[in-house]
Amino acid sequence: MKPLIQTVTLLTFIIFKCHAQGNINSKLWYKKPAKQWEEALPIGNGALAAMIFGGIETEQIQFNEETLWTGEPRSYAHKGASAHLGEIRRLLNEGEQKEAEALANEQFMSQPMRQMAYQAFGDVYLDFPEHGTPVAYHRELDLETATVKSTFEAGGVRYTREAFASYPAKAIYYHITSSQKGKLNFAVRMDAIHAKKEVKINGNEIELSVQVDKGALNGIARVKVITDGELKQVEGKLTISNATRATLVLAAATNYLDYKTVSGDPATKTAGILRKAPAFETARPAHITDYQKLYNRFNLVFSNSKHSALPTDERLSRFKGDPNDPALLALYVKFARYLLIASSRAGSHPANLQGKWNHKLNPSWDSKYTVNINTEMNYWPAEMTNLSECHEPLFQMVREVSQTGAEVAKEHYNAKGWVLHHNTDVWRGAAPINASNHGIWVTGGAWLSLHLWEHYRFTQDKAFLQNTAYPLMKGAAAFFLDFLVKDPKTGMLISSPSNSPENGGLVAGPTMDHQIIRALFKACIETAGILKTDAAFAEQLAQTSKQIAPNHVGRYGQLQEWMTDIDDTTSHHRHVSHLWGVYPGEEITPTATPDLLKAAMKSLNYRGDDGTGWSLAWKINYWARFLDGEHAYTMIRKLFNPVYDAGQKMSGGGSYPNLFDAHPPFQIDGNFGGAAGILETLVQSHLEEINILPALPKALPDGRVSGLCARGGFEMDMNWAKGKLTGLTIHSKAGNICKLRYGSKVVSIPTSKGKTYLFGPDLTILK
Ligand code: FUC
Repeated sequence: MKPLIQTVTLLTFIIFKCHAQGNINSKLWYKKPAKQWEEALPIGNGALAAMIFGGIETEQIQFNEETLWTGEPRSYAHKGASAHLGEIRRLLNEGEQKEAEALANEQFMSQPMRQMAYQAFGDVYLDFPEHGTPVAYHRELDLETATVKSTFEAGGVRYTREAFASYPAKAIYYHITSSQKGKLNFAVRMDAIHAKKEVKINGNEIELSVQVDKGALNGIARVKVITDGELKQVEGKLTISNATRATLVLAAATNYLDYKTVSGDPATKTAGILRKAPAFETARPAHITDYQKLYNRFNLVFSNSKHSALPTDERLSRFKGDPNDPALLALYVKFARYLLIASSRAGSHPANLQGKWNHKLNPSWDSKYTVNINTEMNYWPAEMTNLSECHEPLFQMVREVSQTGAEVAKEHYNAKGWVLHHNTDVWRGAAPINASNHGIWVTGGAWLSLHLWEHYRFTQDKAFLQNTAYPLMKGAAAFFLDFLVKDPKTGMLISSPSNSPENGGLVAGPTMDHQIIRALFKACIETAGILKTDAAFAEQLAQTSKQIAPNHVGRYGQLQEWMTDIDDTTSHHRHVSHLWGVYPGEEITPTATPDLLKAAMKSLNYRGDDGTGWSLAWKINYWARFLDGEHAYTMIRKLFNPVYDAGQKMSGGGSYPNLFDAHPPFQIDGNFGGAAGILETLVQSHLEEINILPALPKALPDGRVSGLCARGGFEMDMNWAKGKLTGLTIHSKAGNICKLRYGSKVVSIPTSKGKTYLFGPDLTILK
């Protein structure tokens, strides 16, 4: 029990409600239906996702089920590739990069070379012939209830439509009412963009079956209609007449069971879900209770401005000229939490490049899992914003790629442990894909393993560390003990062949790899200490770590991206991977390594402030870690402001009207990375202390946050006004010593597990 936290949260909530004109700051809302996909509003229950357009005459529910992908179970490992490893390394050592890449393209890459694509599933259309031009149209996504609603009046009748994706019911609900009896007349139909599809009607159900074009997967989606009106089958549709209310329940499944098995029975599964689906009146409160268990743990309030009461699209466009709408940033953070809950629930797959929302058969980058930044970024806010459970799907994927990655480690590197290169898909491919100049990047598995370590650091869950995290981390580390190789020029151990993500081609010894490997080794050493196990292995990691090539400062004062000082300071490449040690890594810090930090800042300044959505989001986090709140805010502004080229096409990062992040096109990583970055300006906890308001931008002078988690097993509520801390509550989940820093003031207090501590603005303990 945490009565104090609850009281503070309640007070916060009340003040917030009064301050914010209803709960407008927990809503994305619009005065018109969505014209394009990026204006529609997302719902999801982890496995199912849908975009709701709110159309008046034709409503579209474009939906996905997370396991519908092209391809089939297979190993992507290239048998015998390891025979060429020595030669590729030799060529790189001798400066023959093109030759090394050519040989690797021939002999070392994934089979097949490309991974598979996430697929749109289908659409439910609702045709309303009588609505004409209605008045008082309103459309919203309410983050507090995870429901999408549209309302309007036509012919003196008020129509209300509400949609949600229920995790407990495993189904999407869409409920329509008319304010006058019997005024609801519409038709329901289903369709898909797949070439192989079939629609059948049976009683009050429509069934859509699809078969992917290239692959083993097929899916079935069913919509059941429950209404008080008259229901008829008419030419491939269900018509509903003279109704006052109608509920559509949508279930979808495929024959995918796991990455090795495709013998599932989607017909039986979807029939079972619909049979058990509760009525709307029961399903709605059950959905809200389930959702709020996660959502209500956290809140963030920044002050309102004159723009806060505007519809979200207008608010977004005003932000460009007048970036004084702090509450919009709070909405963005809460929206990111909503998106994580909607796309990553226990038992589901992790959020992919588009979360789970995709309306294409050939989405950009196949809407896969790109792990040289994008997938990790999706989970940056998970622990901090009190959504630890939503991290679990990522851990399950790590378990699976550790299995496929063990085969790749053996076949490609003759190494123990496991390795994942820069991408994976639903078949858990782990081999280097696409082309050797960027596909051979060996630290994807290492980086993902650190997410398990982070989960432990936040939750202090030792059973998780012992049973889940450590075996996977250890396997990832074991790979590098075999893989690291002596650089003939420096005598240091380096990562070769590899790549500095998507910049500079195939190389020996990219800086980022060394930072990640050192961080993984450090995490394993600490874990072995905590679990009192594997002392010899830990010692081997410690000895090896010392021999890994260190960070270097180059001739322009920059942090070198590679072993040699060849950085191009005019390059504005979107990846700035060699700053990984600043964020999410922590080996480059203002106090421990000020010179390296200065060099990292130089590198980031050379790269410039522009970028794709996720690149901007990463830069917010970098500037927060540099403790420069103003520069962080410059980056936040860019993440909100779409950039258009002369042809009015979006050309740089920014946000779409539905606040989806634009790479462009839509890529969800920026939503998550942006939220993490905004919070990183408020609290940082990576250096064995909780640093309060370390990089608060001037534009966020007043605010409060509750339910924010910090490493060491702490949960905090915090208020500030005019840029100064006004109150702080820390709840200790594990009984660790709590070290707090606020400006130059540092206090350290022992805590008891389960106790809550109240601090004054100068960090004096009040209770
Ligand atoms: C990486 C990035 C691209 C894009 C893709 C999905 O390859 O370099 O910008 O985000 O992932």
